[in-house]
Amino acid sequence: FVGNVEESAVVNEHAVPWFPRKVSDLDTFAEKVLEMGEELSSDHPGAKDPVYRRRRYDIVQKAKEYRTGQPLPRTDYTPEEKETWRQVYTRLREMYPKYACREFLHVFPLLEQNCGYGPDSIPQIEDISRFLKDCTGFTLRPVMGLLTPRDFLNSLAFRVFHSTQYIRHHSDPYYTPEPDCCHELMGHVPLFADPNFAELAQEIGLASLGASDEDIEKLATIFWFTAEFGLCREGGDVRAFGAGLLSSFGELEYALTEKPEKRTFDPSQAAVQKYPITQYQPVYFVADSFRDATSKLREFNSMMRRPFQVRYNPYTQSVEVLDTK
Ligand code: HBI
Ligand code: FE
Repeated sequence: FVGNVEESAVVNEHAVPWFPRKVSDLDTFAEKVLEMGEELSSDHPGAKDPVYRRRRYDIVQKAKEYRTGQPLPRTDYTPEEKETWRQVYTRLREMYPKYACREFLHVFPLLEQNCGYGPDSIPQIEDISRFLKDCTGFTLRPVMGLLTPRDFLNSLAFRVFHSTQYIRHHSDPYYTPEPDCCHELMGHVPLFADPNFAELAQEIGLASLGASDEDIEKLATIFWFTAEFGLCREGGDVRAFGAGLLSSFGELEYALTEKPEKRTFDPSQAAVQKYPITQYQPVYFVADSFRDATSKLREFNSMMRRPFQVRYNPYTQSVEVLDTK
């Protein structure tokens, strides 16, 4: 039966971390950013540029004020920002046919036709969110900066992806120390339009609801080796599906050479694999398909200790908690 959460919470009050139950609960994440929200760290390429900082401030204020149900904020990008986008877009776009997975290549032209993707303009998250909703039910939300891994993963349970709207500093178009709109819109967005990838992402999200800190770390690492740096097999070929790869032309090329080690995706191994965050990955995991990765992940998740099960109800956009005691 659908257990009364508040009752079982009495027993597990200290054991089960809070988690969002309905999509509007995600509003509580608006101001909880880890870093780079309103402030930039000193080694950020834009840290000493007051014009850039002011611009960032204006963009993230709209993310801070956004609440569930409102139209997503639109940004009028400046010529300088569009030029940065153009450089990144052009360089990545020409690499995709050779390196990106089949599903990504299927969706990308649809984003160009329907959502304003192209070298000359930065697409708006409102337009993208509407398109994704039609494809898989995924929607976007604006975010000020990095969320905690728990909050970020929890939102995937609702098929919600948090997207930054600002762009990297123009002094270095091919480098960013944090997610920016190039990473989100070119790297992540296309696959949220794919039903099988959407299911994989939501599966990670559902497993993260109320999970222990140790399990969150494992799930964040699985996210890293799939949604960020995942490779997949296509016939005799290996292709990229991770957003960290599809938004970095240098690592995209490197990942598909013989240099790094490639292992078959296994969630129990991926969950505990160490990884560098500021260099190219020495190890990648190769999935047979999104469906295969999802079924392996379900099996892995069933072994995690959590005193309840969850089920997403798409009619009410809420999470039902199933007591297993
Ligand atoms: N926050 N805004 C934002 N965007 C991300 O891509 C993101 C995040 N927080 C954590 C995170 N990604 C992942 O790397 C994992 O820790 C889940
Ligand atoms: Fe990312």
